[in-house]
Amino acid sequence: MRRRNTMTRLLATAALGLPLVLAGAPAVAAPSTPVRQLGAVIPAPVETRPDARGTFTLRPHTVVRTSPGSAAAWRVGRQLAETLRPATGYPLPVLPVAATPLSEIALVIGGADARVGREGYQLDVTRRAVTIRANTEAGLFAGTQTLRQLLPARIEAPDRQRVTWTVPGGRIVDYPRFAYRGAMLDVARHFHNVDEINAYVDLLSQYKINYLHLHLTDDQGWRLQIDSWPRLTTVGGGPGTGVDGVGPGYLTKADYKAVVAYAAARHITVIPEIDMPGHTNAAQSAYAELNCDGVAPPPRTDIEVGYSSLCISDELTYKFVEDVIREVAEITPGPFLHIGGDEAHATTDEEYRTFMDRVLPLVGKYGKRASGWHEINQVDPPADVVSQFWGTRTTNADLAEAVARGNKVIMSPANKTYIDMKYDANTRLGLKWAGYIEVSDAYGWDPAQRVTGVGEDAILGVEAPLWSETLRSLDDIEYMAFPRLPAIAELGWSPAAGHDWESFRGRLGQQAPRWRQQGVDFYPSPQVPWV
Ligand code: IFG
Repeated sequence: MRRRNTMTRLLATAALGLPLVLAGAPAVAAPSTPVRQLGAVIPAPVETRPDARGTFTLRPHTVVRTSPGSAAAWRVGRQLAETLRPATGYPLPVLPVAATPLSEIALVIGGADARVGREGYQLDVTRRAVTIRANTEAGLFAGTQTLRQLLPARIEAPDRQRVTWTVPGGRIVDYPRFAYRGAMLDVARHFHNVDEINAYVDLLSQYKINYLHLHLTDDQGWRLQIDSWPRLTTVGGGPGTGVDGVGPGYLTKADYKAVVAYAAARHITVIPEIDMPGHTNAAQSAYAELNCDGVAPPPRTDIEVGYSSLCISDELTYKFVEDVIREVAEITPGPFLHIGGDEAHATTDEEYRTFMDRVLPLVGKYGKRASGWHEINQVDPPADVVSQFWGTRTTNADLAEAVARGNKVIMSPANKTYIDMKYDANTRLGLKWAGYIEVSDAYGWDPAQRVTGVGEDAILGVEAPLWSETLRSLDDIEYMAFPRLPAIAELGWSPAAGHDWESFRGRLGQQAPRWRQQGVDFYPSPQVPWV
């Protein structure tokens, strides 16, 4: 009977010429998923000009076209096709040809807006084609990461999805604010293996991170094979090492090279850190002769810091350091070698200066540029030495003086970027010495305004260190890194002028379906409107 009544009402309404609104039907059909905006990307692009008429739809016959003769475009094209095939089930052939009459995703070297420089790209979306233009392979790769985020979230599914694969129309011109956008993973306190590191690299590359700093050695573990000092890993990386003694393991040189190659294919450069002269108990427990008293201290599995120091007065120390730097430099294609230098509380200031004055030149001798934690500034290092600021305060005299002398800085203020800090008092994992860090804390600062005397020109970029005292798995890495790592990634890439928490938290909420598809065990912060 209800149907007839409805029909009667319809006819009566029509007779009155009133607009027909079916009772119970919403006035406007709510979109099944939020309409993806051209700018709904992290890191926020520099410039987006939406064009609703230009919506592109990926089709079964769509091709990936790359600049003929460009191996760079070809490599990025292959990677993109491999990324898009599982969820679409489309063949997506990669064709290095000048043009196709078909629906295409074109990857083109050259012809981009002049502002894109070496790492940026121009992305144009029309009904017939998506075109990414850049000057370099890294730029094209960055553009494909943006394209990934413009496709429906189920593009990240490992198996075929029944989805209309639309991309919102318009133009994006995009390029980074800082050249250095890093993430550090501590594999010394808890050893994380090649698969875990590479899984983290996969996620980092989606947010245009381009440096991976590996903290390879510390008091609780030595995690990189050194041929000339084998006990560093057989003992220092052996059974019972790591915090709570549950972190045995180390990277062989082959493992390290595999990580370097995997990261490089995603345009991430590895920076190895050999921490010295402090944080050296693992090495000194493996070699008694590295201790001033000739006695090897017991291995340490607690999380105390500042009690160890290499023997500054002993010549053997410098042979050890040179052997290690040489072997690490040989397997590191990237320009940087990080020598730590933090918390050398068991080393006098005079010894510290003696040590650094002898060791810093060794980094250059083996073709690398030295970086170190900001304590390194107390020895007035040469201007090419990069210091990584990890302080919690907004002033640091040594740092400001170093900047005045021309030293460059990587900004990692611990109360903003240390993603091993708890989110709040309820967070099972993590430490809290630098305070709790919710997503809004990780996002709500400007690297160029953080420390007096350290302005935009002095800053190479930002880095989010993840220390592993309390981590035991990839899930733990993901829980602490997401959603805070994307905040640091945006601070490193996007213009300061566009920095806006309301915009960011909205875009961050739309990342959740992507993380679920990828099995990322993220922290569902109450600060974010998760989709
Ligand atoms: N500080 C120590 C790290 C680590 C960290 C944990 C630096 C440079 C506290 N040094 O951060 O080894 O223990 O949050």
